[in-house]
Amino acid sequence: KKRVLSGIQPSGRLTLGNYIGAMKNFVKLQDLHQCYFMVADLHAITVPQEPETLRDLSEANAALFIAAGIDPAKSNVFLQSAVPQHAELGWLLTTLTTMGELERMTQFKDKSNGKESIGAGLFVYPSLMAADILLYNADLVPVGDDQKQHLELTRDLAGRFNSRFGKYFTAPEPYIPEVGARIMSLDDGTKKMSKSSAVPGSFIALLDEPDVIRKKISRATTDSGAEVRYDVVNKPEVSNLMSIYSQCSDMSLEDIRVKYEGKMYGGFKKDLAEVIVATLEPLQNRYYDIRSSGEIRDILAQGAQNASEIATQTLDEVKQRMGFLSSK
Ligand code: AQP
Repeated sequence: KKRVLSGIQPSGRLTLGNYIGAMKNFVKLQDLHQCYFMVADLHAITVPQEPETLRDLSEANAALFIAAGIDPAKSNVFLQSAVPQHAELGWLLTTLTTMGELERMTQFKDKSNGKESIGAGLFVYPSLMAADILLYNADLVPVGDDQKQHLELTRDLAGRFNSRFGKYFTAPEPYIPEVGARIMSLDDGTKKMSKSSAVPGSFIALLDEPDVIRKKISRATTDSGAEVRYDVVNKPEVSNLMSIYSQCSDMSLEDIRVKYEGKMYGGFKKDLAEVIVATLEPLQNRYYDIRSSGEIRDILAQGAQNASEIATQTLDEVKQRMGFLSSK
């Protein structure tokens, strides 16, 4: 069995991008491997969060993990902040990371672009992410395409630690879907769909009601052509809608092209909205059941306890190798 770790920040309500890019694979991997899925709340505060909103989103997003099919009997679901070793290993790895490496991160460039004041946490975020993964010596990290560069840094840090302090860390592999690795924003085919976006029409939230989904899809940007054809360079918006369609149904991109050959965008969008609604409705029903049962706190407590067992062992070993005097 391999070990799997991934996390999602509670920086907004989870979107279809998070689901297609990451969570669908969480569900798939849990039957084969030992899985750790965390609500990355320490990462979320790298941009300002309202305390009450953060608390609410942390619980809501954990419940959405379960509603999406993550089974707490198979996977460990926990809050990153509940396992303090994440922050501690994060610091240790920050000291092995160079400024140049962090300056090259495109997510940092995107998120800091145009801001007058940029939190230092946003800058060192990738070292903390490396700690999240290496703490469990994870083999596989199911993520969307935007996280590939951070994973590359994690592999470099694992190698750097190993060469300085003796081989200990496994270099993790990204596990990225073939279709839908980067779901784009509905109002701009060149921008990634993001849960923290201030424009609600740019994303589909997993908890959007059916009529909201229908409206957002009908307003989604397309192009002046009339062909439902996958061509990311020339038809980024239509290609994006086709990826969503494919990931929410059992149809390939080619099946979709054939089905809508000679037809207009209107019918394609109408069907797409229904395909999304049908995917999200059962998830939403489960979500409301989970929230009303109150079971999420117990699931998180158990997950944190299981995660702590491995996290403690790793951190002890790392500190010993790095030369810290044991206080035990
Ligand atoms: N648009 C996307 N398409 C495919 N996968 C995506 N992911 C995010 N957006 C898309 C994947 O979902 C996980 C969420 O990671 P995160 O919460 O650490 O942050 P992120 O990558 O920055 O995602 P968001 O939704 O855009 O959050 P904000 O708005 O807070 O920055 C990752 O596996 C990511 O690849």
